[in-house]
Formats: sequence, C-alpha cells, structure tokens
Amino acid sequence: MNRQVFITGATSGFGKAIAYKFAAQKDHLILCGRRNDRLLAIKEDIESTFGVAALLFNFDIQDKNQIDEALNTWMATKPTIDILVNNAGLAAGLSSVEEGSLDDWERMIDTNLKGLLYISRKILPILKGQRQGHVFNISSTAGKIVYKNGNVYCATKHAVDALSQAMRIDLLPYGIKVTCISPGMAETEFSLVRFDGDEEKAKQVYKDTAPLQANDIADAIAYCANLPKHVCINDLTITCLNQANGIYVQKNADKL
Ligand code: NDP
Ligand code: 8X3
Repeated sequence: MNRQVFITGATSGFGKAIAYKFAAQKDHLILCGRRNDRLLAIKEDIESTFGVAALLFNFDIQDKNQIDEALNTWMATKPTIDILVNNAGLAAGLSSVEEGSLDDWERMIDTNLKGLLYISRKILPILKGQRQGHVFNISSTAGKIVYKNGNVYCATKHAVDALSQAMRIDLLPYGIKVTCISPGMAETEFSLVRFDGDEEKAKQVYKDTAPLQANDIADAIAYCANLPKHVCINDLTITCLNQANGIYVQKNADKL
C-alpha cells in the first residue's frame, strides 16, 4: 500500500511479524532494534521477497542520546510516517515488590515506558504535521489487571494503556488514530528474556496451552490499520482460548 511503517523492537516476536505483515502488503518499513545482525538479515529477506524498502536504525531505546544520534540526520530529511508501532519492550524477572531487583525495575521502566515516550516525542510531530497517521502502542493483559509478582512490569503496561488514552486526546484535533493492543501470553522471546535465558522456565509458561503466536498480533494490527479512514479501533485485548485474563490460564483444556 506504499505506507511508511516505523516499528520499534523489530528484531523478534511481534515486531518482526508486524514488519513481514506490512511488507507483504507492499508497505515500506523503518525497523529499529539493538541486534543489528538481525535487522540486517530481516532487511535483506524482506527487500528481496517483497520488493519494498526497509530502513534500519540501531539503538537502545532506553538511551535518548542514542535515539537522537540514530534518527536526527534522517529526521532532517523530513520523512513521512504513516504508522508508528511502539512495540519494543520486555519483562525482567518475576518477584514481589519487597524482593524485586532495582536493575530489573529500571530496565522495564526505561524500555517500556520511557523508551516509548522518547520515540513518541520524536515521531508524533511528524504525524501531527501530516494531519494523518496511526499509532499502535503494545500494552498487555498485564496492563489491564495486575498478577502476582508482576508489579513493575504490570505498572509499565498500565502506563502504556494510560499513555494511549492520553495520545488519543492530545492528537484528536489532528486526525491521528491511536490503537492500544493488549495481548495475553504469546510465544515469542518474551519469557526467555524475562527468565534471563532459562529455556526450561520459559517453556513452562506455555506448556499445555496453545498460546498466541506473533502472527496473530500482526494480523490484528494489519486489520486495524486497513480500516476506512473514519474508523478507529481504540483498544483490543487479545488472548488465546486458554486464557481469560492476566491471571486465569487453563492448562490442558483439551483433556478436560
Ligand atoms: P521479544 O522479546 O520477542 O521482542 C522484544 C523486542 O523488543 C525485540 O525486538 C527487542 O530488540 C526489542 N527491545 C527490547 N529491549 C530493547 C531496548 N532496550 N532497545 C531497543 N529495543 C529493545 O518479545 P515480544 O515480541 O513478545 O514483545 C514485544 C512487546 O509485546 C513488548 O512490549 C512486550 O511487553 C509486549 N507483550 C508481549 C507479550 C507476550 O506474551 N509475548 C504479551 C503482551 C505484550 P533487541 O533485543 O534487538 O533490541
Ligand atoms: C506479557 C504477557 O502475562 O506475561 O505481557 O504479562 S504476561
């Protein structure tokens, strides 16, 4: 469709699936992440498979100076951006407030909350100037209800929900759509990151369920992005059939 789609966290999981989904629709991509080898491999594959352009930006979203360094020269060329997907994020650890790791808390707050704000502050003026655009913020079922030991991760995702409401109000005069997507458990690298590379622990999260896959979220985002100009889906909570919300998961549902 020839739109310009800016995606944070495009090196794996949802972000990568969203990139492929838009590329398959002939949209052009601006892809961000820290793992440059992955970005380069995705660019090569997408450009040769779909014949669209993929521009890469390599930065740690926690660091506003790195963001400036990576984006400022390109921003000066006055690019257009039709869709911004604020997706980069993580959970680090799972423990009570009185025992939590300050480092984990800072990583989550700096990535999921401050990183999203840094990118939005940079990109939203472009959408505003165009008087059109669509922002997708990736929250979570963890942004709807708090679960045991999820404290700070849940707080950052509640904040993404609040910021989505705020953006919808602030951008209302400019014809910009804001959609907050709140997925439940999905099998990406998310749990591997949360449990610091412990594959066994990560696998247990999804064991005996049929979790969401990254493509399911990409499909939903493409659906929202392709609606008529006057229609905006504000919020979507999406879980697999084995999950009612951030707390209730039914294992072995097929054996009941
Ligand atoms: P993945 O771990 O597979 O992907 C996370 C992406 O975020 C990667 O591309 C990673 O890129 C990027 N990222 C993480 N930290 C940084 C950073 N400091 N700077 C720049 N980029 C960063 O997980 P998901 O795809 O599952 O997660 C995507 C989003 O979805 C997150 O916001 C997550 O909270 C949310 N979510 C996930 C759910 C799940 O169950 N999987 C459910 C609900 C919401 P790189 O490491 O290369 O920098
Ligand atoms: C990711 C889903 O349930 O691990 O946001 O918080 S959960």
